[in-house]
Amino acid sequence: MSGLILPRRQLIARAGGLVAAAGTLPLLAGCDAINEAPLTRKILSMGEEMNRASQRALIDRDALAREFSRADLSPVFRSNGTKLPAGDAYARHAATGFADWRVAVTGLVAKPLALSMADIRAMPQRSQITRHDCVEGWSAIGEWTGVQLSRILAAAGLKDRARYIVFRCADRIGDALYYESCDLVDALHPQTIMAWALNRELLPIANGAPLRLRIERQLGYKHAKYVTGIEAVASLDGVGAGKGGYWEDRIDYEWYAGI
Ligand SMILES: Nc1nc2c(c(=O)[nH]1)N[C@H]1C(S)=C(S)[C@@H](COP(=O)(O)O)O[C@H]1N2
Ligand SMILES: [Mo]
Repeated sequence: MSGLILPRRQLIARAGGLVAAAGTLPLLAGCDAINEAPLTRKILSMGEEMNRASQRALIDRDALAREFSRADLSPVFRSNGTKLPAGDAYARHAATGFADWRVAVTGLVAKPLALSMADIRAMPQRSQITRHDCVEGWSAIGEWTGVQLSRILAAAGLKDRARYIVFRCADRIGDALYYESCDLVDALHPQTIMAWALNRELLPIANGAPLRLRIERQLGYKHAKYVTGIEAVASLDGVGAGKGGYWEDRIDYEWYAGI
């Protein structure tokens, strides 16, 4: 059996075993031996690192995600997670067509920006028909229109120390506003866009109005909706609990959710 088709847990256990074979740590008995013991957790996280590194080596991260034709569009593009951000502020924005919505571009940039939707629509636009894959087991094909994130970052002028882009959202889930992040490979990828239209209509509220991220080489939870902020940082340490995303910090979703 090829290592590539092993379930992730087993792959990690194996990677842990390889580390152990190198002589520093006791061998794991097998994937059934995984538990919450600190040493096991340490081996797991080392395995996780190796898994991530090997994924990166295997995947050409600049490659384009497949684009489809209009005949392939899903009849309904469903929504997931937040479908309507709570609170008066968002309701007022929605009632006024998001005329006063601003996207703050901050952090390690030469020129911080506060972009209106009109500013964003005045930039060169890109449309792409892509498939969205949610970890919960559904997919949908939609046509997205918006501005490439690379153009926004170029307008703000990324500083040399910038390594990651953090996306801040308007919706609260439980204890925190939703947030996500990516590295510069994905941030500057041509299909990574800040989208304001779905299927040639203004983005529905359920799908993230007025602006959401499309990061086509990654799974659904990376595609931040209701974006209020784009922040360039040198490290993810100071973002949430440090794993780079709302779900990464709360459940075991991977930060690099490549597809
Ligand atoms: N702000 C915000 N972004 C979010 C979510 C969310 O709950 N809040 N859910 C994520 C998940 S899990 C998925 S699958 C997609 C769903 O996008 P859709 O509602 O347009 O289908 O948005 C992602 N981005
Ligand atoms: Mo999802």
